[in-house]
Amino acid sequence: MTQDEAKALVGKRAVEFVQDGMAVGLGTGSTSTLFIKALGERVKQGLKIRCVASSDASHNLAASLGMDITTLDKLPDLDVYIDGADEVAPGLTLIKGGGGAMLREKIVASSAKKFIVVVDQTKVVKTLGRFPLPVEVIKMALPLVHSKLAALGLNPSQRPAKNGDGPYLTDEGNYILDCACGQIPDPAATAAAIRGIVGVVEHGLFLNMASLALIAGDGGVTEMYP
Ligand code: ABF
Repeated sequence: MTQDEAKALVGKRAVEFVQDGMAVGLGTGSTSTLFIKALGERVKQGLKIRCVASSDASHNLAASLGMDITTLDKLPDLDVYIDGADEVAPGLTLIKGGGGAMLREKIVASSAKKFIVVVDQTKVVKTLGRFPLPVEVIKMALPLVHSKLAALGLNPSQRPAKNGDGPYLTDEGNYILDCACGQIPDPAATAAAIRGIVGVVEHGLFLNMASLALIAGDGGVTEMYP
């Protein structure tokens, strides 16, 4: 099975966790896109749900599929949030934010009773840190935060725009520093250290948030719990 086939499979499986009448948080990224498209098919067949998305891209996709999509201020209590991840480790500790949307993703995940992660098996690791850890930063604080992250040994570098023209800007208009820090043996301690730096808006460590991961691979879809 290719990685794209695995993403499509897990996106379809996640739809089974959505029931009539639910308020649903829609994630961001290529796996979430496949989930949203599969969910859109169910909506066309009569599934009645209301949705909120964690990025402008996912919001616009859902709207284009004719889904009932609103914003979190109008629909603040979600039954379930379904989103991808860049890494999943035991305990369902996650790195997210490779797509640059982790601030809104963390807010929408925090608004949901249940957060289901959808990944292919290449995302599963024993210890987080192979994937660079993203940190979202207020523009004026960039040099300050960069030097403090470097002092913590986290090896930050500023994310460039996707087209290479200038720096990457998040949906909220902030910069991202990607930390190629290697293995993160104590994610809670790393999260606390980053959180303590003034000018940091959010980071990509999602701890104690996910309740289930659906993982697609050659053997089909398996479930992982915290
Ligand atoms: C979002 O999309 C992000 O948190 C994560 O960075 C990314 C995963 O991307 P993909 O599904 O495209 O591999 O879930």
